[in-house]
Amino acid sequence: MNAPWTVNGERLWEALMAMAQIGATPRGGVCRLALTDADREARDLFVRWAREAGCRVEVDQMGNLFARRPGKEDHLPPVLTGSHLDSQPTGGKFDGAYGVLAALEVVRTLNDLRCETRRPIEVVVWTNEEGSRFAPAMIASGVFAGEFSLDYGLSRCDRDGVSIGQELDRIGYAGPRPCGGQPVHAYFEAHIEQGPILEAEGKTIGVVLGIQGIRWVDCTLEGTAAHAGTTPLPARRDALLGAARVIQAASEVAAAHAPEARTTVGELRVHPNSRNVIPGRVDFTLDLRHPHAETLQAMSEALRAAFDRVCAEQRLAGQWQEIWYAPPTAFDPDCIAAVRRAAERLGLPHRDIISGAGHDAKYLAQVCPTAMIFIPCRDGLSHNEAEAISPADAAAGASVLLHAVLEKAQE
Ligand code: HGY
Ligand code: MN
Ligand code: MN
Repeated sequence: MNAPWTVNGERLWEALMAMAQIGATPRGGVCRLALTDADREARDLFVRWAREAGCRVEVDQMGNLFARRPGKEDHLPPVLTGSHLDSQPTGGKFDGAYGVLAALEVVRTLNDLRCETRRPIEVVVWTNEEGSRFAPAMIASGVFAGEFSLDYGLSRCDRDGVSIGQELDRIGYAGPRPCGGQPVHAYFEAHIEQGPILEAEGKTIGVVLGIQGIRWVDCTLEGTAAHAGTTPLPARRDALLGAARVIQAASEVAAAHAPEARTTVGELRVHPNSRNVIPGRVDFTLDLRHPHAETLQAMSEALRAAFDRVCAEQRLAGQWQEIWYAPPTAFDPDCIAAVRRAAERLGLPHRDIISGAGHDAKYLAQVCPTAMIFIPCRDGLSHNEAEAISPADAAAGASVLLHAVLEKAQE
């Protein structure tokens, strides 16, 4: 029997290293916040490569990119595959970029093999997956799936009050194509695991069954800014002390629902942030996650109760605003099976896994059969400049993507 098709691993690695030069940080990572000049530069490079690979590129109203490789029956709903190019402020080279460039490598390989698929294939770059500059995360795939309105998506603002719509205009990626509403036959996303499981078990491929639930909350605590030296303890209304107690409570809520529960306070801003002023106001973010919706709800309620208790005890005014809820997502059994068949055909050690991280595939799963492919990342580290993968795993994951996409594109 002929050896199964595989991608050109060297070409894929070259593309990953070239893309990693855009927004490169001194410590080996990337900073490509959504819709910044670095994101535009990355998009421009992708568009050039996609056109060189014979694709027609379209841009939709949320700036999502679609690089289309025609099929024999080009009127049929396409198979989509891709990920994101925006990163965290101190992100790694591979979060998102791997899925985009593995998908491009699939197209390049099909070109090399002169393989014409029945259905068209579209490589997709989703705008603002990270949700770091503009919250919530996965906003553009969410608009594509009808989870959010276009107006809501375009009106999301960063901390400086600049909107997604303004930035899309500024970088020249406010496209004419309607965002969503087009039929999709299937969607596959290749991504690094961003956790320790595959590496610890010596598995090359994660067959992703779904994504855990996520809740994001914006919190504000208001007390009284006052003199650090003259204000007696009973008179202090210290917003930062209150935030510290809420942060401790968040850690205890996660421990109470171990081992799956996750709670994170990633952003914290102190006002007036002066060493000899009792903080009068603190703004901070809560990120809560769990694979089961009811447990995630219980975690949120427990933490809200702690928040209210701290406000009462510390005589603080509190604002608790839930800004995003993404329920746990189950992927399509047939697409999952296609990924598993591809891994077995390629003789790659694999295991089923639930994604701890959110991905655009979460929203694609609401509009078409969807699944994901994971590869290991070193020490399970991600959202860190030291994020690393091996060229061999990168190629293996892209070859699994090739076979899964091909299976669906021939249906
Ligand atoms: O937050 C997440 O899980 C993803 O990396 N945006
Ligand atoms: Mn990602
Ligand atoms: Mn990420």
